Amino acid sequence: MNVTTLMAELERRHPGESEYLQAVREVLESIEETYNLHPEFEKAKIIERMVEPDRIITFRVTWVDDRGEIRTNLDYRIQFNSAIGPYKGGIRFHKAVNTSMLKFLGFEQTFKNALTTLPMGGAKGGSDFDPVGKSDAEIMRFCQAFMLELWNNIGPDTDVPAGDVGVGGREIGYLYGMYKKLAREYNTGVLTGKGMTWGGSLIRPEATGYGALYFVQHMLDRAGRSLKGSTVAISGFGNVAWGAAKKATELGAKVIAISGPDGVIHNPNGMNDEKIAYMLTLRASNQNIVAPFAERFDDATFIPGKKAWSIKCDIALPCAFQNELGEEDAKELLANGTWCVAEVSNMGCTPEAIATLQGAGILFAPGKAVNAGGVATSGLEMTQNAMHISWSAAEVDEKLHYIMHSIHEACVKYGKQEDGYINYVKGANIAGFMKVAQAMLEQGIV
Ligand code: 2IT
Repeated sequence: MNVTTLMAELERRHPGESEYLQAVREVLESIEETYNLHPEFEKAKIIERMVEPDRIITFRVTWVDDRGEIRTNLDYRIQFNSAIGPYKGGIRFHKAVNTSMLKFLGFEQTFKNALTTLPMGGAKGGSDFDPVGKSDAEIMRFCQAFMLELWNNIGPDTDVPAGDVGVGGREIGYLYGMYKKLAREYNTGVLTGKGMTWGGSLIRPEATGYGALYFVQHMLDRAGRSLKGSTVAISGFGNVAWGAAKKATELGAKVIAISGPDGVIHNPNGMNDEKIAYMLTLRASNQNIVAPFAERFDDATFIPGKKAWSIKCDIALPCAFQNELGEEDAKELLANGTWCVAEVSNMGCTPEAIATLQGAGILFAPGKAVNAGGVATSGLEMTQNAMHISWSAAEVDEKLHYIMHSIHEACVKYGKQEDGYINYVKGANIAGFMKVAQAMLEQGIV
């Protein structure tokens, strides 16, 4: 494989799909050396096949808003790779959703799911529906109209969607209600992130954030550091940020910042139960602003227009959106003494930011390893659904611990450089790639 040639071809075929091209380039660059040691991969054109989704389902969703106006959205399900299991991955509702964004996410998901140790292929879906400012009734009507189109393409052994940005427990409930009505079957395992009374798994709501903190714990242990007494800056305030803030606080760290598109909350005294619970209230308001946090809690200050990375911290956890931490942010973090950055959002850092952080020799780990606890626990939800039982929170949490530990081990195994530095990006990409490639090789040319 030659990265330059492959990328030139992809840019020609998919002009302007910047997020997708960025995600593919990162993986190609880190696996090139290993790939070229395996002539059987080259012969079977594994990488040429792996970078393209198996199929993209595109559909129009039309619905009626509260004022009686007719609205139309553009919607997709991208079934990326099913070498190691049924398609699996979240659904994103965000005004900027397009094929580039969902292809990057589906590509990343394929590697991430391979890292979890569970049998899940990669997929992603979504809509350019913007939940900001929508009423609960509008969200329900949109979810129902979305499922009316999608239902025939998914199933517990075919493709299992879940939540992502803009899609949480509420939306999964509305989606499932309509699915069940159309399919005339109680296929519990067709979606994950379900409610606890109808097939959901304990710990799934917390799992992305919890898993991320378990991964960070392993990174820190290896580096002789500890979360206890460390300061943590978190971007976002949604489901992922909430789980991360909760576990970081429980493990003795001080969460001194959360943020939104409107600015950052400086929270010098850290979180408590009330503050953490309030993050959920903010998300459920559909306003997508974090400022009310500072009105509610006297010891917190709102700084408009600033990112979480402007607050001095030991550990930075991007938990919001792709490319939310750029080169200038990386420099600002380094100047403030940050010694660990772990992406909890998918592709949270730009390639320039990653190069800056790794160049400075600080701990850095990519989203596909750090945030894999979310989809891993979705996999555990599928297992429970298939067995028609539910495990205790302790049982799920123990399995999540085991999975995050094994992902960390895989990153160290494939990412350890001669100078001892762990390149977690390389480690995660090679470990994920090897598993999918092996499966594709054994399944022939399809
Ligand atoms: O990015 C992700 O891993 C998710 N949004 C979770 C996907 C899932 O199927 O649980």
